[in-house]
Order: sequence, then C-alpha cells, then structure tokens
Amino acid sequence: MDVAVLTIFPEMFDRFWTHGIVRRAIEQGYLKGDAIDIRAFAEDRHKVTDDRPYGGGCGMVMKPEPLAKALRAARERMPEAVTLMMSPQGRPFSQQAAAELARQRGLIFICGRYEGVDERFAQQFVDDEISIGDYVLTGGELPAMVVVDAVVRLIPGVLGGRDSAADDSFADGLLEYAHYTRPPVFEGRPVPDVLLSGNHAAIAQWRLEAALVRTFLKRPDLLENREFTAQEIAILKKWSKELEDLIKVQSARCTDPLSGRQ
Ligand code: 4HQ
Repeated sequence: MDVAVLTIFPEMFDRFWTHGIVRRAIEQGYLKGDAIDIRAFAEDRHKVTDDRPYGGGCGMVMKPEPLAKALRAARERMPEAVTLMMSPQGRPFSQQAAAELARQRGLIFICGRYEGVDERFAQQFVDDEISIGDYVLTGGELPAMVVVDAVVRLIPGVLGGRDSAADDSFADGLLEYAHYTRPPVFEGRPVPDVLLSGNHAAIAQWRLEAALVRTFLKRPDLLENREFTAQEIAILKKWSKELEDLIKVQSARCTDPLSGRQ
C-alpha cells in the first residue's frame, strides 16, 4: 500500500516510519510511506500556506492552492489512491473502517492545522473525512498516524502468525481476553489454571468466556446490536443458571425482614 501524508510538519513522521510494525511493513515491501511538505507547493516568496478567514473571526485557514498543488503531485504518483482528510467532523474511525481502508491500493491523508482547510478544497478533492474521536487536536498529523497504524497491521502478510490480528479486540465485536506470561505466580497472583493445562479446547472456551465477560463489564454497548453465536448463547445461559442458583440459595438463607422475600 502506498501512503502519502500532506502536512506542513513532515518531520513529525520521521520517527513514525522507522519503528515497530510500521517499519517492518516498509522494509518487507507491504507499505510505502511518504510525508509531503505542503509548504514546498506554496508559490509566493514566503511560502505561505495559511490566511485569515473571510468574514473575520479568530484563527487561520489553510489556503487551497498549495494543498491542491501538493495533492495533484501525490495523485500523479498514486492515481488509484483515496484522499482522506482528518477532521473532528469526519466519519468516526473504527476497526471496521480500518479493515476497509486496508483493502485500498493507496491512501492520501490531508492533515490540516489551525481552523482547518478552505472548504472549496475539501469539496473539490476530499473523498472521505475521518475523525479519530470527539475531541479537538491541534492538527491532523496524529490522527493520520493513528489511522495508518491501525490500517497497516491489517494488510495481509504484515502481521505474521505470531501476532495475528484475528483475536484483536473489536475484530469480532468483543474485547480481547486477558493475557498472561511467565512467571506462573506474580506477587501472589497466579495465572488461571486452564491456561497451563495444555487443553486447547478448554483454553479456547475460557478465552471466549473471558472476552464475553470483559465486554459485558467494560463495554456493554458493544453487545447491544450483536448477533450472538450458539456457543456464546450457551455461555450466557450457563451464567444465568449459576446466578439463578445463587439467588435461590441466598434468598432461602436470607433473614432480613425488609428483604421482600416471597
Ligand atoms: N483535528 N480527528 C483540527 C482533529 C481531528 C480529530 C484535525 C483538529 C484537523 C484542523 N482530526 N484540524 N479529532 O481534532 O481527526
């Protein structure tokens, strides 16, 4: 995949391209990453990329001409690329959005600064606006890195079998199960027995239960529109039965006169 980032701060990406999975993806030929300096496409003597807003008010707006020149240069090199702009007004970014972008041949990111870019540039050139969350940042560079980071690890081949994306949180709509490594007891806390058992079916069952209970406790919203599998229904029924049994035993024992026992 070809990635080009249009920014007035291309140096912000120098460290981004050279670490971890992103670096490995580049070295192994899965990713090409390029930060393009918008300022290099400004034609005046002072290389100005921003200007005061029409209608007055505070802040500055990114001028459309340098952006258009920079984008046309990028598109010439990558004619199949989709043009994305980072903006709090964009489509909320998600694991599913990342998976869709991972299927593209090329991505061009427009990173605004100040109050954003001239609206005519956005309307003329931007295919999709993406937001990484409901908060306001000082520029689109960090959001572009967030999106590239989430997308690159979903390009087939980038993660080996050792760190596959199949079990990721959100990959199947659930949070990921808890992880443990050595030692078997850390400051008095043991690793769950089943994980040491070598019984792979039991481990898979435990992990699904652990993912389900975590999601239920930490992010119940993720379960609201979920289509449960038969195995998940079985787990939920088992919990519900265990809870019912517990309630029966407890209410039989209960002597509190205000408890409303029937
Ligand atoms: N900004 N998700 C304003 C964001 C943002 C976000 C990027 C700040 C664009 C002009 N981008 N500039 N949240 O807050 O993507």
